[in-house]
Amino acid sequence: MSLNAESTAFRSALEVIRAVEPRVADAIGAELADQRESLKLIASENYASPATLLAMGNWFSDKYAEGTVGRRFYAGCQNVDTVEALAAEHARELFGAAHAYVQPHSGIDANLVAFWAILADRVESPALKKAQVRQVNDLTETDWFALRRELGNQRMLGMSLDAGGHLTHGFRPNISGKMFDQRSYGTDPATGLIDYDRVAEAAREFKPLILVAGYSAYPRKVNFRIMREIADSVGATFMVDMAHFAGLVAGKVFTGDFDPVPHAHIVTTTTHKSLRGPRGGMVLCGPELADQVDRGCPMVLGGPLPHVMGAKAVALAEARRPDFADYAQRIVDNAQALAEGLLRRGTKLVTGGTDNHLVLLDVSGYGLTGRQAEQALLDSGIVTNRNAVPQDPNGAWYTSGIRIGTPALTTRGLGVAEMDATAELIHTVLSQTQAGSNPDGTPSKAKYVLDPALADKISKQASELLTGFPLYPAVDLG
Ligand code: DSN
Repeated sequence: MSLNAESTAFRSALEVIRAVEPRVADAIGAELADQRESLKLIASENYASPATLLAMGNWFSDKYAEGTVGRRFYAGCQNVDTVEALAAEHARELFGAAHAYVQPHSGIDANLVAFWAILADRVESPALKKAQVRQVNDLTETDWFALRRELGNQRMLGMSLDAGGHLTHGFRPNISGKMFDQRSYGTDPATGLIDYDRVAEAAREFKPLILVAGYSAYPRKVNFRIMREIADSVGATFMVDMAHFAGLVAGKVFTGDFDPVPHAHIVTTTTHKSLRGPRGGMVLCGPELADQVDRGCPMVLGGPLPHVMGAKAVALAEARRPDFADYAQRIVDNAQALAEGLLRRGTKLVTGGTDNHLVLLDVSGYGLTGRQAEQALLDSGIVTNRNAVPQDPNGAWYTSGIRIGTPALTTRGLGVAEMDATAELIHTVLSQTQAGSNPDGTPSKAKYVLDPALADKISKQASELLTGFPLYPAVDLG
């Protein structure tokens, strides 16, 4: 029997790798097997297409291409230019953006590019102007001192971490928290929703240079028109980090006030979450910031990854097809079905539901911390991650929440009926898990007690749920 193209391609690649370091080939095969067997509910993960994956394994990886199309620091970039230009064109068309910069290696990198572009555009500083026109060598010690002081005093207003914001929006574990004088807006304690009047009040008081919207654990839509009005009212640059929901924007589930692209001055994203591309980042903006954004490498980025830019072009071409809109809608339908299934079983959800791809469970009602719940679910073949809930009494390490998302399972083809079955599995595990104690008898925030027989039974049920929805059905590694 002749093999299909995908199976031939992956089998051949593994054979070539195995001849040099068989353990790497084995690990690659094991990763596919593990992914095939687990119920992946991590809201920020997905499964890229075989074409996207294959576009990354080639000699584009060998090429240096600092700079950007038409302004390279290296010779011989004609083919890199082709894929970078293609990825940017697909991104512009898909999102209706004037400019797209497709080099960032990750979401953090995309945000750094955006921050630099905004600082360079907005901060009045003779030293900065010199730096921008590439006279860095002409900067005196006094210039550098002035530059550090001017840049370090700039203000950023972003969503607080425990309300679902991201640590690159000015929080201490990330360089953005050192670069900016940061203040955050939270959510209404009663509803869990963004209170736009409070955001406006915080903006009026704090007068930020940058107002950031975007989240990694907020299960609702954000009204970007209102956020832009707030930014305009205080002269702030409005930046949206759409990493989590880029697929819902691409698939036209989020339109009008909920589409960030027409409202923000600058939009950043990753390409591997709901957008279902390769691991990487991207920046979209209007013409006024385009030149600064294009200086991302070498200003804040290492050399571009041409093989990943090629894969971005492939994935963005896929996202422009009509079936991607159907996929994006099914992500949200599935998240809502999962939320309803959990609510029916008595689980407490932050904001009481979802209108995007993620659901945030408050597991304190089960008497567990997020860490205990995460591990108990993992023992049972259900992959999630713990996450703080607003005003979390257990902090960001142990947490009281579990974040789940549907982009990956939706790619496999699971639908609303399977979401109800998934809710049943999650509820069974959480309701049958007890918090454990330390050796001295004090309550532990990490230890838990779950009958291994029950964990096994749920793992089997999770695999059975997946059997009708094979992952990479065309890929047979033999
Ligand atoms: N790590 C991503 C997430 O899981 O949301 C964001 O950086």
